[in-house]
Amino acid sequence: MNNLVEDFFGTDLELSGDETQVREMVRHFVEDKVAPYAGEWWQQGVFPRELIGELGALGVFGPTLPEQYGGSGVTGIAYGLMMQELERGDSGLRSFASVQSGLAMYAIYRYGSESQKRQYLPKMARGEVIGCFGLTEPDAGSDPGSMRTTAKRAGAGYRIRGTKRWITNGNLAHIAIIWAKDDTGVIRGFIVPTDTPGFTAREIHTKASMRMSVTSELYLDEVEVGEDALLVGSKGLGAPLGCLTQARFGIAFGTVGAALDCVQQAQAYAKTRIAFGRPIAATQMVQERIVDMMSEVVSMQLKALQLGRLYDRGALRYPQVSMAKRDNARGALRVARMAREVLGGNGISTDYSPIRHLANLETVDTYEGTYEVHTLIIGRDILGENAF
Ligand code: TGC
Ligand code: FAD
Repeated sequence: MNNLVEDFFGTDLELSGDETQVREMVRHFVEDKVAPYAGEWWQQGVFPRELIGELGALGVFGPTLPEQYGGSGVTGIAYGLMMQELERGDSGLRSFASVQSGLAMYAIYRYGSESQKRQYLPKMARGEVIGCFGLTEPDAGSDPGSMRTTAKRAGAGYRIRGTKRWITNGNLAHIAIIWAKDDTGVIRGFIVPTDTPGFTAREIHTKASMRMSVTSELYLDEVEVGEDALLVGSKGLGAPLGCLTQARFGIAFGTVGAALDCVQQAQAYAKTRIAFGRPIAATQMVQERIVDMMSEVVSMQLKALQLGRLYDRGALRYPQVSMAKRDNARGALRVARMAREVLGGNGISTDYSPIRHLANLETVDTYEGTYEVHTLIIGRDILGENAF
């Protein structure tokens, strides 16, 4: 691997030995078990379920959580670097981990009771129990506060009714974190086992992006759950949004991995592809493209690193996460497009990774808050005016 491409600005010097070690461990796993097969899995639209246990053993699920809940208490930067290496393989792989860790496990850790944490988190850390996170609905995406799903009091528990759409891991999950409005209209979170009567998941097969990831529509038809399904600490829209902050943090790092893979592919290709009697790397315009890609990657790396430092100091504000998610998703898209151009005709084939990253990053740019939504979150923070 070319270290100049990997670390042009020397950000490795800022990492601890543990952080570097964690990154290398996940990188080697992805190089061996994911990268050689990712194009084929993506074409076929299959997620490699057989890797879930190994991913659990690597410690990528809930790594920042305390050991008693199956985590390894690593730093936020280490968590981010894990996401970077997973997304170097494929955004769908990072998505799987983001949803398991930042959305489903975090929701239970942050808002659940002690017995819910003990029941679910260690098994989820090992990948024995898979979770999904149902916030978005067919008619409520950017504006989740307008959701229609309800959880009405029924005896000693609740009866949940509604539809959730675009739910990552929906058809893989054993439990779904479902966000619904209670009798007073307040948004609450529920842990719903996916084998509960009335719960159905239908996989969405028409995606031209994130093809390696399982995405589903969830139907909850009078699903009855007990009081013990309620995430007691979740009250209001701030609860699911708090989970999104964790996953958006992972995306800020993950996109760096996808971009790095694109630069490396473009660099290797440019040095061996001959046109007009010399490698295309020796032409001024290809050099300009590679330099533009590298410059974009460095900006992304620096933003992610500083985000990680703020996280580890407990000083992170969510508009900062919005800026890093927004800018790094767009930055990675620009890099993937340039890489695909350097590869010429081969650039549109999934024999090479850039077109797959490019297609995946269209989703990354949209989910966890679109570019426009994050622009308005940052604008509101800076200007003190709500423009939604
Ligand atoms: P708003 O008034 O802004 O917020 C309501 C309450 O929530 C607080 N809050 C947050 N808290 C923590 N983290 C955040 N990121 C937060 N954002 C807001 C806020 O302070 C307020 O608290 P309080 O105490 O004053 O009530 O509510 P709004 O209705 O105006 O919301 C607007 C908006 C746009 C910020 C929000 O709804 C939003 O972020 N929309 C985008 C929705 C989204 O990102 N959905 C993602 C679904 S999950 C997904 O895509 C998974 S993809 C799989 C993968 O990650 O790989
Ligand atoms: P809309 O909200 O309908 O937005 C459409 C367009 O209008 C966008 O360009 C948007 O930016 C723009 N827009 C909306 N409001 C404004 C405004 N006020 N000002 C300016 N522009 C505006 N959700 C989950 O809950 N869990 C998951 O696991 C999950 N996984 C996903 C996986 C995939 C593959 C995809 C594609 C989506 C996933 N999502 C998930 C849903 C995702 O978070 C939403 O798609 C996203 O938040 C956007 O919502 P929407 O699709 O309804 O778009």
